[in-house]
Amino acid sequence: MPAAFDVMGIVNVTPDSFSDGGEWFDADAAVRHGLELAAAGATILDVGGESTRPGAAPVEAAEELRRVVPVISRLAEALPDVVVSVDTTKAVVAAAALDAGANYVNDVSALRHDPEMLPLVAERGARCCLMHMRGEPRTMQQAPVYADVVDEVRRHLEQRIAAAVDAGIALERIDVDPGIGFGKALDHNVALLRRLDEIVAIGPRVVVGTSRKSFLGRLTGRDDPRQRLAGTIATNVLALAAGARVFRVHDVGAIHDALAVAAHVVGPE
Ligand code: PMM
Repeated sequence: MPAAFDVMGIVNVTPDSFSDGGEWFDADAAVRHGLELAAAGATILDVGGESTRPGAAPVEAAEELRRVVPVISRLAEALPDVVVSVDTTKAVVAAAALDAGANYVNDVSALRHDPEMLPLVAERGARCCLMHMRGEPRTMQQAPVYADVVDEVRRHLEQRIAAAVDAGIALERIDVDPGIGFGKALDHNVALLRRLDEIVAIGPRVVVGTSRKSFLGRLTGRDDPRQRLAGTIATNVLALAAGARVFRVHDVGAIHDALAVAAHVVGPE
């Protein structure tokens, strides 16, 4: 029995994401892209309307709603077997996305940014991803310093799990994510991947998002994010071996196949 895993395909409905900004900004194009990712092996589709790349400016809720809600409702209707996720830190956006058929809230602030987020996810019984991030996207890459990045991420995620459970979110509906590239320098990202087993040991399912990120460019010399697929595959396969089970990626087909093979070697849970 191979290890079980989910590929979370990225559907960015934004004009400015770091590696595919603007490409799927039109709702029809975003829906088409989501359908292609599902056909290529994505079992979760993560729809986002606000770029979280370093230095990105915030987007108004009304604009974010306009971007994501039509895409989510069409994908949820067309793909009943796929989990549709909304990548947002705003409760009004998450609520509308859940109404439109999403059932997963991927919040890069770990449900901290908006005080309405914890009660909303609890009430709706949605699955959620709690991600570690230092500061906020606008400022997070300003010389991040950690005594021990893995310890700090682990402690933060444990605190956020406790807050989520206190708010009434069932533990089995919580995933955690070390937040690769969010307020981290190259060495921090490498340490988190090297010691990912310590994040897996917390208990919940671990999500990783390394896809096309700039630290892969630093390690390979590839400035163009589209040329970072091999680096993305390496990190995802290593993360699977360390116990991560959800992989947030742009290049679903290639990553799915790499993980399908690696899952046979990694073996059953
Ligand atoms: N990375 C980005 C956006 N959302 N969500 C989770 N859970 N984990 C991540 O690593 C993550 C995320 C930034 O990448 P993008 O601009 O390509 O979407």
